[in-house]
Amino acid sequence: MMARLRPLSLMSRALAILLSACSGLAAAKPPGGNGLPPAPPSILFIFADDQRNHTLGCAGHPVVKTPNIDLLADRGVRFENAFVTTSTCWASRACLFTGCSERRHLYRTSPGPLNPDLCRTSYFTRLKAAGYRTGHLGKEHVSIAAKEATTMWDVRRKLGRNPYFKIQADGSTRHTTQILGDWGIEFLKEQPRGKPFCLQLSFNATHAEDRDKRPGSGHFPWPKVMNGKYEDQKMPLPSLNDAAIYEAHPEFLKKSLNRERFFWRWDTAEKYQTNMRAYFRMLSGIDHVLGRLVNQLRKQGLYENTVIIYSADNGYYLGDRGFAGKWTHYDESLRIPLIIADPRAARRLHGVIRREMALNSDLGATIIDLAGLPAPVNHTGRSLLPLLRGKAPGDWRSEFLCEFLAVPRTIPRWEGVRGTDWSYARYFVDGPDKPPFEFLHDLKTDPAQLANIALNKENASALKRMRGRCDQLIARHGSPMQEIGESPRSKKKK
Ligand SMILES: [Ca+2]
Repeated sequence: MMARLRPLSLMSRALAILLSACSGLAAAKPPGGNGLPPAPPSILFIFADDQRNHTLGCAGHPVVKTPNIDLLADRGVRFENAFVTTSTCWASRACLFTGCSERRHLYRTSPGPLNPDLCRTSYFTRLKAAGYRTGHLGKEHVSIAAKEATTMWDVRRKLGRNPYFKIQADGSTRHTTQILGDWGIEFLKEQPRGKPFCLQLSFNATHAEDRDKRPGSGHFPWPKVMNGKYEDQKMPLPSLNDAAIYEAHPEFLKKSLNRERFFWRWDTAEKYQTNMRAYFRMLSGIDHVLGRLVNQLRKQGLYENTVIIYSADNGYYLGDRGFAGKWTHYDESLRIPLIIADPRAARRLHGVIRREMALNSDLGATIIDLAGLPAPVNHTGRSLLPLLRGKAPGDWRSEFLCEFLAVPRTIPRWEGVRGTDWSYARYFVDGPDKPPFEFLHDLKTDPAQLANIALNKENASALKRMRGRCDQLIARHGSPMQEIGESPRSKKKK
Protein backbone atom coordinates (compact mmCIF):
# COMPACT_ATOMS: atom_id res chain seq x y z
CA MET A 1 0.00 0.00 0.00
CA MET A 2 2.89 2.34 0.79
CA ALA A 3 6.55 2.55 -0.19
CA ARG A 4 8.83 1.47 2.64
CA LEU A 5 11.16 3.75 4.54
CA ARG A 6 14.80 3.39 3.59
CA PRO A 7 16.54 1.10 6.13
CA LEU A 8 19.10 3.79 7.05
CA SER A 9 16.38 6.34 7.76
CA LEU A 10 14.46 3.86 9.89
CA MET A 11 17.55 2.89 11.87
CA SER A 12 18.52 6.50 12.46
CA ARG A 13 15.05 7.26 13.71
CA ALA A 14 14.97 4.23 16.02
CA LEU A 15 18.39 5.15 17.39
CA ALA A 16 17.29 8.75 17.94
CA ILE A 17 14.20 7.60 19.82
CA LEU A 18 16.28 5.23 21.95
CA LEU A 19 18.81 7.96 22.75
CA SER A 20 16.15 10.49 23.62
CA ALA A 21 14.39 7.96 25.88
CA CYS A 22 17.69 7.22 27.67
CA SER A 23 18.70 10.85 28.08
CA GLY A 24 15.38 11.96 29.61
CA LEU A 25 12.84 14.11 27.83
CA ALA A 26 13.23 17.19 29.99
CA ALA A 27 16.88 17.41 29.00
CA ALA A 28 16.16 16.98 25.29
CA LYS A 29 17.31 19.75 22.97
CA PRO A 30 15.19 21.28 20.24
CA PRO A 31 15.91 19.92 16.74
CA GLY A 32 18.48 21.79 14.80
CA GLY A 33 21.11 19.83 12.88
CA ASN A 34 23.64 20.03 15.69
CA GLY A 35 24.29 16.31 15.76
CA LEU A 36 22.09 15.79 18.79
CA PRO A 37 19.10 13.46 18.68
CA PRO A 38 15.86 15.21 17.76
CA ALA A 39 13.67 16.32 20.65
CA PRO A 40 10.63 14.15 21.30
CA PRO A 41 7.68 15.70 19.50
CA SER A 42 5.00 17.72 21.16
CA ILE A 43 1.40 16.60 20.61
CA LEU A 44 -1.59 18.81 19.83
CA PHE A 45 -4.81 16.80 19.81
CA ILE A 46 -7.97 18.43 18.44
CA PHE A 47 -10.97 16.38 19.50
CA ALA A 48 -14.44 17.15 18.15
CA ASP A 49 -17.79 15.93 19.47
CA ASP A 50 -20.39 14.11 17.37
CA GLN A 51 -18.70 14.20 13.97
CA ARG A 52 -18.80 11.47 11.35
CA ASN A 53 -15.84 10.75 9.08
CA HIS A 54 -17.33 12.19 5.89
CA THR A 55 -17.92 15.78 7.05
CA LEU A 56 -14.52 17.18 6.05
CA GLY A 57 -13.37 18.87 2.88
CA CYS A 58 -10.45 16.44 2.62
CA ALA A 59 -12.88 13.51 2.86
CA GLY A 60 -14.69 14.83 -0.21
CA HIS A 61 -17.72 16.47 1.39
CA PRO A 62 -19.35 18.75 -1.21
CA VAL A 63 -20.35 21.55 1.17
CA VAL A 64 -18.49 21.80 4.47
CA LYS A 65 -15.36 23.95 4.48
CA THR A 66 -12.48 22.76 6.68
CA PRO A 67 -9.37 24.31 5.11
CA ASN A 68 -7.12 23.96 8.16
CA ILE A 69 -8.07 20.34 8.77
CA ASP A 70 -7.56 19.72 5.04
CA LEU A 71 -4.04 21.14 5.38
CA LEU A 72 -3.35 18.60 8.12
CA ALA A 73 -4.44 15.86 5.73
CA ASP A 74 -2.17 17.33 3.03
CA ARG A 75 0.78 17.22 5.41
CA GLY A 76 -0.09 14.02 7.22
CA VAL A 77 -2.01 10.77 7.09
CA ARG A 78 -5.78 10.45 6.91
CA PHE A 79 -7.25 7.16 8.10
CA GLU A 80 -10.35 6.60 6.01
CA ASN A 81 -11.41 3.54 8.02
CA ALA A 82 -11.30 4.99 11.53
CA PHE A 83 -13.91 3.85 14.04
CA VAL A 84 -14.94 4.14 17.63
CA THR A 85 -15.60 0.83 19.33
CA THR A 86 -18.47 2.31 21.32
CA SER A 87 -20.46 5.27 20.08
CA THR A 88 -21.44 7.61 22.86
CA CYS A 89 -19.66 10.57 24.44
CA TRP A 90 -18.55 9.34 27.86
CA ALA A 91 -17.87 5.69 27.03
CA SER A 92 -15.89 6.62 23.92
CA ARG A 93 -13.85 9.22 25.84
CA ALA A 94 -13.10 6.59 28.49
CA CYS A 95 -11.81 4.37 25.63
CA LEU A 96 -9.65 7.24 24.45
CA PHE A 97 -8.22 8.12 27.86
CA THR A 98 -7.46 4.49 28.76
CA GLY A 99 -6.58 3.03 25.35
CA CYS A 100 -9.04 0.24 26.14
CA SER A 101 -12.35 -1.03 24.83
CA GLU A 102 -15.52 -0.35 26.81
CA ARG A 103 -15.59 -4.06 27.75
CA ARG A 104 -12.32 -3.57 29.56
CA HIS A 105 -12.80 -0.16 31.21
CA LEU A 106 -16.54 -0.64 31.96
CA TYR A 107 -16.86 3.05 32.77
CA ARG A 108 -20.35 3.86 34.11
CA THR A 109 -21.54 0.27 33.84
CA SER A 110 -20.31 0.11 37.43
CA PRO A 111 -20.36 2.99 39.92
CA GLY A 112 -17.36 5.18 40.59
CA PRO A 113 -14.81 7.17 38.61
CA LEU A 114 -12.73 5.82 35.73
CA ASN A 115 -10.68 2.78 36.76
CA PRO A 116 -7.54 4.19 38.51
CA ASP A 117 -5.31 1.38 37.20
CA LEU A 118 -6.25 2.29 33.65
CA CYS A 119 -5.71 6.00 34.37
CA ARG A 120 -2.15 5.16 35.37
CA THR A 121 -1.46 3.85 31.85
CA SER A 122 -3.22 6.72 30.09
CA TYR A 123 -1.14 8.57 27.50
CA PHE A 124 -1.38 11.66 29.66
CA THR A 125 0.04 9.88 32.73
CA ARG A 126 2.83 8.23 30.76
CA LEU A 127 3.89 11.41 29.00
CA LYS A 128 3.69 13.55 32.14
CA ALA A 129 5.86 11.05 34.04
CA ALA A 130 8.37 11.19 31.18
CA GLY A 131 8.76 14.97 31.40
CA TYR A 132 6.05 16.26 29.09
CA ARG A 133 3.84 19.17 30.16
CA THR A 134 0.31 17.83 29.73
CA GLY A 135 -2.99 19.62 29.42
CA HIS A 136 -6.63 18.82 28.84
CA LEU A 137 -8.98 21.67 27.99
CA GLY A 138 -12.72 21.53 27.39
CA LYS A 139 -15.24 18.72 27.59
CA GLU A 140 -14.22 15.75 29.75
CA HIS A 141 -17.49 13.87 30.33
CA VAL A 142 -15.53 11.25 32.25
CA SER A 143 -15.21 11.28 36.02
CA ILE A 144 -11.51 11.10 36.92
CA ALA A 145 -10.62 10.80 40.61
CA ALA A 146 -8.61 13.77 41.92
CA LYS A 147 -5.51 11.68 42.62
CA GLU A 148 -5.41 10.25 39.10
CA ALA A 149 -6.12 13.65 37.56
CA THR A 150 -2.97 15.07 39.16
CA THR A 151 -0.89 12.30 37.59
CA MET A 152 -2.51 12.88 34.19
CA TRP A 153 -2.53 16.64 33.81
CA ASP A 154 -0.43 19.68 34.60
CA VAL A 155 -3.19 21.90 33.25
CA ARG A 156 -6.85 20.92 33.45
CA ARG A 157 -9.61 23.36 32.51
CA LYS A 158 -13.16 22.11 32.04
CA LEU A 159 -15.61 23.79 29.71
CA GLY A 160 -19.17 22.66 29.03
CA ARG A 161 -22.09 23.80 26.92
CA ASN A 162 -25.65 24.72 27.99
CA PRO A 163 -25.16 27.47 27.13
CA TYR A 164 -22.59 27.52 24.35
CA PHE A 165 -22.13 31.27 24.72
CA LYS A 166 -20.46 32.34 27.96
CA ILE A 167 -20.72 35.87 29.34
CA GLN A 168 -17.32 37.54 29.51
CA ALA A 169 -15.98 40.03 32.06
CA ASP A 170 -16.87 42.95 29.79
CA GLY A 171 -20.46 41.71 29.39
CA SER A 172 -19.99 40.37 25.86
CA THR A 173 -20.56 36.71 24.99
CA ARG A 174 -18.06 34.26 23.54
CA HIS A 175 -18.66 30.79 22.07
CA THR A 176 -17.03 27.87 23.89
CA THR A 177 -15.21 26.89 20.68
CA GLN A 178 -13.45 30.26 20.63
CA ILE A 179 -12.84 30.20 24.40
CA LEU A 180 -11.16 26.84 24.01
CA GLY A 181 -8.98 28.34 21.28
CA ASP A 182 -8.05 31.19 23.67
CA TRP A 183 -7.16 28.68 26.38
CA GLY A 184 -5.09 26.61 23.94
CA ILE A 185 -3.11 29.69 22.94
CA GLU A 186 -2.58 30.59 26.62
CA PHE A 187 -1.26 27.07 27.24
CA LEU A 188 1.18 27.40 24.35
CA LYS A 189 2.36 30.85 25.44
CA GLU A 190 3.19 29.45 28.88
CA GLN A 191 5.10 26.49 27.44
CA PRO A 192 8.70 26.41 28.76
CA ARG A 193 11.31 26.23 26.01
CA GLY A 194 12.99 22.86 25.48
CA LYS A 195 10.18 20.88 27.11
CA PRO A 196 7.65 18.90 25.05
CA PHE A 197 3.91 19.19 25.62
CA CYS A 198 0.84 17.06 25.08
CA LEU A 199 -2.22 19.28 24.78
CA GLN A 200 -5.73 18.06 24.05
CA LEU A 201 -8.56 20.43 23.20
CA SER A 202 -11.87 18.58 23.56
CA PHE A 203 -14.55 20.70 21.91
CA ASN A 204 -18.22 20.67 22.83
CA ALA A 205 -18.96 21.39 19.18
CA THR A 206 -20.56 19.88 17.19
CA HIS A 207 -22.81 18.40 19.89
CA ALA A 208 -26.35 19.74 19.69
CA GLU A 209 -27.72 21.87 22.48
CA ASP A 210 -30.20 19.18 23.47
CA ARG A 211 -32.30 21.40 25.71
CA ASP A 212 -32.92 24.00 23.00
CA LYS A 213 -34.88 22.64 20.04
CA ARG A 214 -35.10 25.91 18.11
CA PRO A 215 -33.62 25.08 14.68
CA GLY A 216 -30.32 26.68 13.79
CA SER A 217 -28.76 28.99 16.37
CA GLY A 218 -30.79 27.39 19.16
CA HIS A 219 -30.02 23.72 18.56
CA PHE A 220 -26.59 24.05 16.91
CA PRO A 221 -25.16 27.40 18.09
CA TRP A 222 -22.15 28.47 16.07
CA PRO A 223 -19.38 30.97 16.88
CA LYS A 224 -20.00 34.50 15.61
CA VAL A 225 -17.03 34.31 13.25
CA MET A 226 -19.10 31.84 11.18
CA ASN A 227 -22.16 34.11 10.82
CA GLY A 228 -23.57 33.93 7.30
CA LYS A 229 -21.47 30.95 6.19
CA TYR A 230 -23.38 28.45 3.97
CA GLU A 231 -26.36 30.85 4.06
CA ASP A 232 -27.29 30.55 0.40
CA GLN A 233 -26.28 26.94 -0.05
CA LYS A 234 -28.69 24.05 -0.35
CA MET A 235 -27.71 21.24 1.98
CA PRO A 236 -27.60 17.83 0.26
CA LEU A 237 -29.91 15.20 1.71
CA PRO A 238 -28.41 12.12 3.37
CA SER A 239 -27.67 9.26 1.01
CA LEU A 240 -29.77 6.84 3.12
CA ASN A 241 -32.87 9.01 2.94
CA ASP A 242 -35.49 6.56 1.67
CA ALA A 243 -38.33 6.14 4.21
CA ALA A 244 -38.32 2.42 3.40
CA ILE A 245 -34.90 2.14 5.07
CA TYR A 246 -36.35 3.35 8.35
CA GLU A 247 -39.45 1.15 7.97
CA ALA A 248 -37.34 -1.97 7.51
CA HIS A 249 -35.94 -1.69 11.05
CA PRO A 250 -37.15 -3.73 14.01
CA GLU A 251 -39.53 -1.98 16.39
CA PHE A 252 -36.97 -1.47 19.13
CA LEU A 253 -34.85 0.70 16.79
CA LYS A 254 -37.86 2.38 15.18
CA LYS A 255 -38.88 3.58 18.63
CA SER A 256 -35.40 4.26 19.95
CA LEU A 257 -33.68 7.48 20.97
CA ASN A 258 -32.32 7.62 17.42
CA ARG A 259 -35.86 8.13 16.17
CA GLU A 260 -36.95 10.41 19.00
CA ARG A 261 -34.10 12.80 18.30
CA PHE A 262 -34.74 12.67 14.54
CA PHE A 263 -37.79 14.81 15.31
CA TRP A 264 -35.62 17.21 17.27
CA ARG A 265 -33.57 18.21 14.24
CA TRP A 266 -34.02 16.51 10.86
CA ASP A 267 -37.70 15.65 10.23
CA THR A 268 -38.86 18.58 8.04
CA ALA A 269 -37.14 19.98 4.97
CA GLU A 270 -36.86 23.45 6.52
CA LYS A 271 -35.55 22.20 9.86
CA TYR A 272 -33.05 19.96 8.07
CA GLN A 273 -31.69 22.80 5.93
CA THR A 274 -31.44 25.21 8.87
CA ASN A 275 -29.83 22.72 11.22
CA MET A 276 -27.36 21.39 8.67
CA ARG A 277 -26.11 24.91 7.95
CA ALA A 278 -25.76 25.53 11.68
CA TYR A 279 -24.04 22.18 12.27
CA PHE A 280 -21.51 22.91 9.51
CA ARG A 281 -20.87 26.39 10.95
CA MET A 282 -20.01 24.74 14.26
CA LEU A 283 -17.66 22.38 12.48
CA SER A 284 -15.99 25.16 10.50
CA GLY A 285 -15.67 26.99 13.83
CA ILE A 286 -13.42 24.19 15.14
CA ASP A 287 -11.43 24.39 11.92
CA HIS A 288 -11.02 28.14 12.45
CA VAL A 289 -9.59 27.53 15.95
CA LEU A 290 -7.17 24.95 14.55
CA GLY A 291 -5.90 27.69 12.22
CA ARG A 292 -5.37 30.01 15.20
CA LEU A 293 -3.44 27.32 17.08
CA VAL A 294 -1.23 26.48 14.11
CA ASN A 295 -0.39 30.19 13.74
CA GLN A 296 0.59 30.29 17.40
CA LEU A 297 2.76 27.18 17.06
CA ARG A 298 4.54 28.80 14.12
CA LYS A 299 4.99 32.07 16.02
CA GLN A 300 6.70 30.23 18.87
CA GLY A 301 8.82 28.05 16.57
CA LEU A 302 7.02 24.92 17.80
CA TYR A 303 5.23 23.87 14.63
CA GLU A 304 8.01 21.78 13.10
CA ASN A 305 8.18 19.50 16.13
CA THR A 306 4.48 19.19 16.96
CA VAL A 307 2.39 16.23 15.82
CA ILE A 308 -1.21 17.34 15.30
CA ILE A 309 -4.05 14.84 15.64
CA TYR A 310 -7.65 15.48 14.61
CA SER A 311 -10.49 13.14 15.56
CA ALA A 312 -13.95 12.94 17.17
CA ASP A 313 -15.68 10.92 19.88
CA ASN A 314 -18.33 9.21 17.76
CA GLY A 315 -20.08 9.18 14.39
CA TYR A 316 -23.41 10.89 13.82
CA TYR A 317 -26.71 10.35 12.04
CA LEU A 318 -27.54 13.44 10.02
CA GLY A 319 -31.00 12.09 9.25
CA ASP A 320 -29.62 8.92 7.64
CA ARG A 321 -32.04 5.96 7.98
CA GLY A 322 -34.56 8.32 9.64
CA PHE A 323 -32.27 8.59 12.66
CA ALA A 324 -30.39 11.16 14.73
CA GLY A 325 -27.64 10.71 17.32
CA LYS A 326 -25.31 7.72 17.42
CA TRP A 327 -25.20 4.61 19.73
CA THR A 328 -25.91 1.83 17.19
CA HIS A 329 -23.83 -0.65 15.17
CA TYR A 330 -24.16 1.01 11.76
CA ASP A 331 -21.19 2.75 10.17
CA GLU A 332 -22.88 6.18 10.45
CA SER A 333 -22.57 5.70 14.20
CA LEU A 334 -19.09 4.13 14.40
CA ARG A 335 -17.05 5.96 11.76
CA ILE A 336 -15.00 8.95 12.86
CA PRO A 337 -12.53 11.31 11.20
CA LEU A 338 -8.87 10.67 11.99
CA ILE A 339 -5.89 12.62 10.70
CA ILE A 340 -2.38 12.59 12.13
CA ALA A 341 0.13 15.10 10.79
CA ASP A 342 3.76 14.70 11.78
CA PRO A 343 5.82 17.54 10.29
CA ARG A 344 9.00 15.52 10.87
CA ALA A 345 7.87 12.79 8.48
CA ALA A 346 9.43 12.50 5.01
CA ARG A 347 7.62 14.39 2.26
CA ARG A 348 6.51 11.16 0.58
CA LEU A 349 4.51 10.43 3.75
CA HIS A 350 2.53 13.65 3.39
CA GLY A 351 -1.01 13.53 2.02
CA VAL A 352 -1.29 9.78 2.50
CA ILE A 353 -4.62 7.97 2.94
CA ARG A 354 -4.45 4.72 4.90
CA ARG A 355 -7.14 2.10 4.54
CA GLU A 356 -6.32 -0.06 7.56
CA MET A 357 -8.84 -0.11 10.41
CA ALA A 358 -7.85 2.43 13.06
CA LEU A 359 -9.68 2.70 16.39
CA ASN A 360 -10.08 5.50 18.91
CA SER A 361 -8.51 3.19 21.47
CA ASP A 362 -5.36 3.12 19.28
CA LEU A 363 -4.63 6.79 19.88
CA GLY A 364 -3.24 6.39 23.40
CA ALA A 365 -0.71 3.78 22.29
CA THR A 366 0.12 5.94 19.25
CA ILE A 367 0.84 9.04 21.34
CA ILE A 368 2.93 7.02 23.80
CA ASP A 369 4.84 5.53 20.85
CA LEU A 370 5.38 8.96 19.28
CA ALA A 371 6.99 10.02 22.58
CA GLY A 372 9.37 7.06 22.30
CA LEU A 373 7.92 5.33 25.37
CA PRO A 374 7.03 1.62 25.70
CA ALA A 375 3.44 0.54 25.06
CA PRO A 376 1.37 -0.30 28.17
CA VAL A 377 0.43 -3.97 28.12
CA ASN A 378 -3.15 -3.43 29.28
CA HIS A 379 -4.22 -1.34 26.27
CA THR A 380 -6.55 -3.03 23.82
CA GLY A 381 -5.54 -0.43 21.23
CA ARG A 382 -2.38 -0.60 19.17
CA SER A 383 0.05 2.08 18.01
CA LEU A 384 -0.63 3.49 14.55
CA LEU A 385 2.96 4.69 14.26
CA PRO A 386 4.08 1.95 11.81
CA LEU A 387 1.23 2.99 9.49
CA LEU A 388 2.22 6.64 9.86
CA ARG A 389 5.76 5.68 8.87
CA GLY A 390 4.56 3.97 5.69
CA LYS A 391 4.79 0.39 6.89
CA ALA A 392 2.05 -2.21 6.50
CA PRO A 393 2.27 -4.72 9.37
CA GLY A 394 1.12 -8.13 8.12
CA ASP A 395 -0.81 -8.79 11.30
CA TRP A 396 -2.86 -5.58 11.30
CA ARG A 397 -6.49 -6.11 12.42
CA SER A 398 -9.22 -6.90 9.93
CA GLU A 399 -12.05 -6.71 12.50
CA PHE A 400 -12.80 -5.30 15.94
CA LEU A 401 -15.17 -5.69 18.85
CA CYS A 402 -17.82 -2.98 18.88
CA GLU A 403 -20.39 -2.59 21.62
CA PHE A 404 -22.74 -0.36 23.56
CA LEU A 405 -23.11 -1.08 27.25
CA ALA A 406 -24.13 2.36 28.41
CA VAL A 407 -27.86 3.07 28.69
CA PRO A 408 -29.98 -0.09 28.42
CA ARG A 409 -33.31 1.68 28.86
CA THR A 410 -32.88 4.03 25.92
CA ILE A 411 -30.92 1.88 23.43
CA PRO A 412 -30.61 -1.81 24.22
CA ARG A 413 -27.14 -3.03 25.05
CA TRP A 414 -25.46 -4.63 22.08
CA GLU A 415 -22.15 -6.19 21.05
CA GLY A 416 -20.76 -7.16 17.68
CA VAL A 417 -17.90 -7.41 15.26
CA ARG A 418 -17.18 -4.93 12.49
CA GLY A 419 -15.01 -6.75 9.97
CA THR A 420 -13.82 -5.81 6.50
CA ASP A 421 -16.27 -8.16 4.74
CA TRP A 422 -19.00 -8.68 7.33
CA SER A 423 -20.56 -6.78 10.16
CA TYR A 424 -22.44 -8.53 12.95
CA ALA A 425 -24.30 -7.20 15.99
CA ARG A 426 -26.61 -8.66 18.61
CA TYR A 427 -28.93 -6.44 20.62
CA PHE A 428 -30.11 -7.67 24.02
CA VAL A 429 -33.57 -6.21 23.63
CA ASP A 430 -35.14 -8.27 26.43
CA GLY A 431 -32.14 -8.42 28.73
CA PRO A 432 -28.85 -10.34 28.74
CA ASP A 433 -30.43 -13.73 29.50
CA LYS A 434 -32.92 -13.69 26.62
CA PRO A 435 -32.05 -14.46 22.97
CA PRO A 436 -30.74 -11.29 21.30
CA PHE A 437 -31.90 -9.68 18.06
CA GLU A 438 -29.12 -10.21 15.54
CA PHE A 439 -27.92 -8.22 12.55
CA LEU A 440 -25.65 -9.57 9.83
CA HIS A 441 -24.53 -7.48 6.85
CA ASP A 442 -22.44 -8.63 3.90
CA LEU A 443 -20.26 -5.58 3.32
CA LYS A 444 -18.93 -6.91 0.01
CA THR A 445 -22.37 -6.73 -1.62
CA ASP A 446 -24.07 -4.34 0.80
CA PRO A 447 -21.59 -1.75 2.06
CA ALA A 448 -24.43 0.53 3.21
CA GLN A 449 -25.67 -2.21 5.60
CA LEU A 450 -29.22 -2.06 4.28
CA ALA A 451 -30.10 -5.76 4.31
CA ASN A 452 -30.14 -7.74 7.53
CA ILE A 453 -29.39 -11.27 6.34
CA ALA A 454 -29.01 -12.91 9.75
CA LEU A 455 -32.06 -15.09 9.18
CA ASN A 456 -31.23 -16.14 5.62
CA LYS A 457 -30.40 -19.85 5.57
CA GLU A 458 -27.65 -19.43 2.98
CA ASN A 459 -25.78 -17.17 5.43
CA ALA A 460 -25.91 -19.64 8.32
CA SER A 461 -22.19 -20.41 8.19
CA ALA A 462 -21.23 -16.73 8.07
CA LEU A 463 -23.55 -16.02 11.00
CA LYS A 464 -22.05 -18.87 13.01
CA ARG A 465 -18.55 -17.66 12.25
CA MET A 466 -19.29 -14.05 13.26
CA ARG A 467 -21.00 -15.18 16.48
CA GLY A 468 -17.88 -17.15 17.28
CA ARG A 469 -15.56 -14.23 16.52
CA CYS A 470 -17.68 -12.00 18.73
CA ASP A 471 -17.38 -14.48 21.62
CA GLN A 472 -13.62 -14.75 21.10
CA LEU A 473 -13.06 -10.99 21.05
CA ILE A 474 -15.21 -10.53 24.16
CA ALA A 475 -13.21 -13.20 26.00
CA ARG A 476 -10.04 -11.30 25.10
CA HIS A 477 -11.39 -7.96 26.33
CA GLY A 478 -13.48 -8.80 29.41
CA SER A 479 -16.64 -10.47 30.63
CA PRO A 480 -19.67 -11.72 28.71
CA MET A 481 -22.77 -9.53 28.64
CA GLN A 482 -24.53 -11.73 31.19
CA GLU A 483 -21.88 -10.89 33.80
CA ILE A 484 -21.96 -7.12 33.35
CA GLY A 485 -23.99 -5.32 36.00
CA GLU A 486 -26.79 -2.89 35.38
CA SER A 487 -25.69 0.63 34.56
CA PRO A 488 -26.34 3.26 37.24
CA ARG A 489 -27.82 5.32 34.41
CA SER A 490 -30.22 2.60 33.31
CA LYS A 491 -32.95 3.59 35.73
CA LYS A 492 -33.27 7.14 34.51
CA LYS A 493 -33.97 8.45 31.09
CA LYS A 494 -30.98 10.13 29.46
CA1 LIG B 1 -20.23 12.68 21.29
